[in-house]
Amino acid sequence: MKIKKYVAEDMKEGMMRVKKDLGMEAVILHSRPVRRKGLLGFFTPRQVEIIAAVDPTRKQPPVNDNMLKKVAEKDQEISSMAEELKELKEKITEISTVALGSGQDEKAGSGVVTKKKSSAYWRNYLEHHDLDPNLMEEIFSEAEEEAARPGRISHAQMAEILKEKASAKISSINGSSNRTQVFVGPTGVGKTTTLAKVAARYSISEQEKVGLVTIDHYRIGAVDQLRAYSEIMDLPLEVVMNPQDLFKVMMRLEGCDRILVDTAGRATGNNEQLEDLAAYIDMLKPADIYLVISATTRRQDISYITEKFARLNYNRLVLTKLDETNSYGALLNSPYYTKVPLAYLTDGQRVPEDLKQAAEIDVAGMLWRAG
Ligand SMILES: Nc1nc2c(ncn2[C@@H]2O[C@H](COP(=O)(O)OP(=O)(O)OP(=O)(O)O)[C@@H](O)[C@H]2O)c(=O)[nH]1
Ligand SMILES: [Mg+2]
Repeated sequence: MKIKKYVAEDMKEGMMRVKKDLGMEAVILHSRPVRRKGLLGFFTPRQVEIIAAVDPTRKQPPVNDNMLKKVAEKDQEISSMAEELKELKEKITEISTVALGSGQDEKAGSGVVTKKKSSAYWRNYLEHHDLDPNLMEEIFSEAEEEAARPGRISHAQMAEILKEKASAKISSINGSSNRTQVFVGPTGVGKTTTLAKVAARYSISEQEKVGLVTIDHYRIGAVDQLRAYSEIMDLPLEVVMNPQDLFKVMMRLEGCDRILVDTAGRATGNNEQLEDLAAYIDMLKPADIYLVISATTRRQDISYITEKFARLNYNRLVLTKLDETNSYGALLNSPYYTKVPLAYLTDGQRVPEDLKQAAEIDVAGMLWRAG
């Protein structure tokens, strides 16, 4: 057996050379793409290396150029069919992975899931959701590790990674919650509305005795807003004017299983206001402190807010107004910045309907469907 190696620009050219050199009976033992030698090889297209063999004892018909051309075309056809078959196999594997997996991926049903996309596509996709760049790098390094081909990540793989990231960040509320729960955050994000929704959940769904407290006497109408909810739900409401009053107020609500405390929205950059609020919160401990942020907040502002409000030692997050955006990076960014779990999400103004426990929500699915 005579065996020879060829390096050609492409398969077609390589086949021509093999047949011309070894004759029509030559067989291809192996072929693979290779880089050119030297530094230039990284910047120029790959070549193809072919190992061919022929039995020199066999009599071969004479070779002419026309025959060579036909053979090369046939070989080209066969190799592109092989490539197509390989892609088809990958698609079938992906479809069955998704079908056996979550089963809730809408894009799986539409068939889009079968396509592999470049890293650039996914970067664009996650940037649309305003995902933190470091978090994005974490996601990418995991995706690249799992990708069958470098730089090509399937929808199924990306969905799985987002799902893992989301569940690692969100489902970590363990154990029972505190009797006293305080809602803090920037102005107008939905603290009072969320508190009313949570109050309804405790008092109606869980049949607990709920008491309401507001230490927001700064904004005109703030007390009336909470009073309206307290009257509808028939819950006691106490208004606190200074930290010293808190002790007496808590005594009056002694019979309650749950005490929910509303606070005035604080301008994030105003340290004096935050210190003022901290004086109340220190007296309310032990308590769960919910930092309420609107999902429409830009990534940089979420980072700023979570840092400034850290003074209040919040241990839960609430994301509101999910109905007002279609970029959901805040869902992953906020727990990522704070290492604090997401407790609730709200997606509308209706009390009590538009409140979801974060653990009940398919966060990865939300990022997914909106992309
Ligand atoms: N679309 C939408 N609107 C909401 C949601 N949550 C609250 N809102 C609205 O946002 C506005 C402000 O809500 P509030 O609950 O008063 O906000 P706040 O944080 O208590 O405001 P301040 O006490 O002034 O700081 C109201 O019009 C609410 O109806 C939500 O999930 N989606
Ligand atoms: Mg309010």
